[in-house]
Amino acid sequence: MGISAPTVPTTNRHLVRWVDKMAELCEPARIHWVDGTQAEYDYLCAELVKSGTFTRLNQELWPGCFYARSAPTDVARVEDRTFICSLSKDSAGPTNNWQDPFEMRRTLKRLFQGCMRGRTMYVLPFSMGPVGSPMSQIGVQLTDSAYVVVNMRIMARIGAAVFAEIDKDVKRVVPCMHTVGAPLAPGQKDVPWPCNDVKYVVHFPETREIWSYGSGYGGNALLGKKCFALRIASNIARDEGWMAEHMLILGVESPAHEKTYVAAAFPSACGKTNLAMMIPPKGFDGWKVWTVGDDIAWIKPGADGQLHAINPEAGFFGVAPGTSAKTNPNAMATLARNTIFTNVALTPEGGVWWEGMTDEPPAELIDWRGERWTPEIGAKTGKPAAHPNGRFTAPANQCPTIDPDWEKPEGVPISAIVFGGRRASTMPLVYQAFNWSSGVYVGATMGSETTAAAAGETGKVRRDPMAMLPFCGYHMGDYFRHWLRMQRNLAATPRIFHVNWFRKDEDGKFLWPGYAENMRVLKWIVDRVHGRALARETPIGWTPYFDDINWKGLKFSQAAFDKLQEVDRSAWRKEVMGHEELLLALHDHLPPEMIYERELLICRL
Ligand code: TSX
Ligand code: MN
Repeated sequence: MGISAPTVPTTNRHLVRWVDKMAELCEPARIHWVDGTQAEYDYLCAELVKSGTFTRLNQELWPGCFYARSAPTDVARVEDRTFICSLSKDSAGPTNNWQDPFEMRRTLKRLFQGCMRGRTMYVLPFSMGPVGSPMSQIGVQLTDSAYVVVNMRIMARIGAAVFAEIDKDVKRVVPCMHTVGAPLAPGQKDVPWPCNDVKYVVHFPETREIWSYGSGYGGNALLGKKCFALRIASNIARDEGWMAEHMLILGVESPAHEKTYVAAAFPSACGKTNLAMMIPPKGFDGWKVWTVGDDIAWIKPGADGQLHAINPEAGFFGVAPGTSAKTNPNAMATLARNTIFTNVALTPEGGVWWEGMTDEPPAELIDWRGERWTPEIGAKTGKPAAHPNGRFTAPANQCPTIDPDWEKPEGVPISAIVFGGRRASTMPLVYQAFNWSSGVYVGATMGSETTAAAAGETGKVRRDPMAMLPFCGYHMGDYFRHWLRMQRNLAATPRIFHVNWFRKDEDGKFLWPGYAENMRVLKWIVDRVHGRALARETPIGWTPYFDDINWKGLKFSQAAFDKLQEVDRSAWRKEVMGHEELLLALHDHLPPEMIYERELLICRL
């Protein structure tokens, strides 16, 4: 065997042979088999401080925390450089970038040739989901980034326990190749954030492989998350009869200790993490919201004929700007220690700050680019101190509301699925779909208005089916078919709802206070699930009566509520016309139910 022979912590010869082969391709200076211990983490963080990637924060203020600034060109997922390389273009569908897998393999072979020269290749085994859970999946990421290793230690279960799981030889391992694409010549000095202007995030759905080149940031580099837990897992799930979804999972506990779990899909910038960590408002004594996950749900039919979900992740990779003690105190408590901050601003005291953290910005900061920043400079240049996509990587078990059952191997039972988007008009605060197939239509046609933060026109509705547009690893039409087919294996399907926290009046004012007040909506959803609340039938679905919402602790009039819940038929007729574009693009794979549901909706309107 090759250079990795003396220290291998696995008996799996396929794995060892693959590592050898990849080392031969990438030519790293050394190989480090990751054991996942705290000592190893501490060592890697110290190395990252030495290399200038990390700044150790003031340990009095931010115990166990580190700070990193990325290259200014490596700050977000690269959707136009993300590829699904299935054998046929047709199975990737029109919403994915497809490339011929044989051609792509040639490209990757050329790119990865010698890509790790002068660097360490880390062999990083990880489990998405609790180690040993029947719902978990295993991957091994080869990476030349220590930053990736330490982030992955927070976001997934890694190390020796996963090698032990691999050695049982009962689960297929997903190979994940990653390089920042910045080999070092002998004697060449490294930079704090090595990366390459050329970027590729590549998925081979049939062979279940991931190859990522050129980026060290988030979803491009922490391959367990979007690449594996959504794009590859959605393929595995379709083949095996389960679902890999872009959903938060929360549990609502009543004063009588009845616990109801809800999964919810929202496009970005709708406050998924805030909802997952919500604290009930005044008027909800004895009610609790428990957090299971804030981004991804793997959902499977259980022996009881119900859907059960796990959060495949072990941490939160959350957007920092906008997170505060007011908007999300649980997130603030979670990220108070043992957290890695990336692309936020640094305070002179060795702390971190971002827009929205406090009402007043500190007098002086180092911004995410490493330049001096003051409120005056910010006002003059219009540049924020933290990058809008600046992140915290924080352990889930530090969340004060983490659900006691969040690591249960069989998952938690899901009673409701909620879809939502950012919509200034048309969409009421909440409605319930008539049944599973109309609910699938609701999810398939959901959309969000573009905000100033995203590229393109603001105020235009962008369709984002089930919030999976960038994350579904196969044809979106086949994905809808899979959703419809799931019903057949279930004794009881979750009820499906749609919410919109962002409806505005004619003057552009939000009609709904949102945040903690969303508990009132959650309670109605829970009551509906248990058959305790009535509802009004409308052309789009069931909507709540004013008196079936708990208004204790909030002044909200029947008139304001009626406005918030209004179903405007002429606006809805336009809305249905807006569904057409997406459905046409998917037409040759579209299940007939989608057409029927559309026709039924038009008839009711
Ligand atoms: O996260 C949000 N949620 C969900 C919370 C559990 N946000 C932030 C979105 C960006 C990430 C919201 N913004 C929510 C919301 O429910 N609602 C709004 C819109 C809004 C903003 C400010 C006010 C009201 C609504 N302020 C006042 O009414 C004073
Ligand atoms: Mn997400």
